Amino acid sequence: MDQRTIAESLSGLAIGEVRFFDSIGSTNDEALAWAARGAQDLSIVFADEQTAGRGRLDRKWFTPAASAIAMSLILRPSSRSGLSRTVGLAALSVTDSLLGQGLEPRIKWPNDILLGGKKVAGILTETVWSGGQVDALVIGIGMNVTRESLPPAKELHFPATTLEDELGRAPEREGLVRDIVRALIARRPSIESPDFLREWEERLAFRGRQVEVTADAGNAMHGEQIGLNADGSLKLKNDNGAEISVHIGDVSLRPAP
Ligand code: BT5
Repeated sequence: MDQRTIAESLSGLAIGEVRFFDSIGSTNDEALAWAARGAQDLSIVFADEQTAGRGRLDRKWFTPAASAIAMSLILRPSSRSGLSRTVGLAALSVTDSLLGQGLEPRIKWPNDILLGGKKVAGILTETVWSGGQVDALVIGIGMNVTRESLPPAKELHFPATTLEDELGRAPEREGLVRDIVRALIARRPSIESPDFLREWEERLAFRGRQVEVTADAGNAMHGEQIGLNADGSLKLKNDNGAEISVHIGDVSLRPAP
């Protein structure tokens, strides 16, 4: 993967500019800085290796060279509506690319993509603000492709996998990138539609199951996962039969023991 093969794989798609790095700290940091300096809509940062890849909060995201997809897309929203569904747009686009490989991906709400119950990809969305307005959104996507991308077990809080493990071969990263970006461009105009929400809901892991959601403040909620609200927040039914909503944020969700 290099600047030329990435540019070739994206040719013909309505994107902004592309920057490719053999090695970088974090593609999201680069994209946030570029967005603040005026990057156009759908500009994308790619890296073959990240040395300081980030998950949510201060968690690390592991991206060794030549093994994974690390990309950050810059979106310039034209209105505020639909913004809260951006993580769903990313999750649907990543799962579209995996369905194209004949796999059965599930979205562990809000930002993890699972294959066979193990995490194969993670999404980190961040916002560039300008005087109280959203100036740009950065969607960071990390996907494990070859076995070398698998982090050491002691680094993991949730089981992880790679496409090579699931398929028995590692698909070309450029083709996967094209599939993800194409899906995102195709889905974006309908982000506010009921169909978008329905498809997002249909791809969720643990539908109808008891789950536990822990917010980083430490408080945990427990209930049956019954679906999504219009703003993309998660609907649970607690033990008393009452509906509760969990807002997208730094939360972690697990099946209840
Ligand atoms: C995420 O965070 O899952 C979001 C990951 C986003 C990574 C992309 S790569 C391109 C862009 N540039 C960046 O710097 N970031 C984005 P979270 O849900 O907080 O999960 C982080 C946790 O996942 C870590 O604490 C590890 O336990 C685990 N982890 C780290 N690397 C992993 C990997 N390659 N595969 C599976 N799990 C991993």
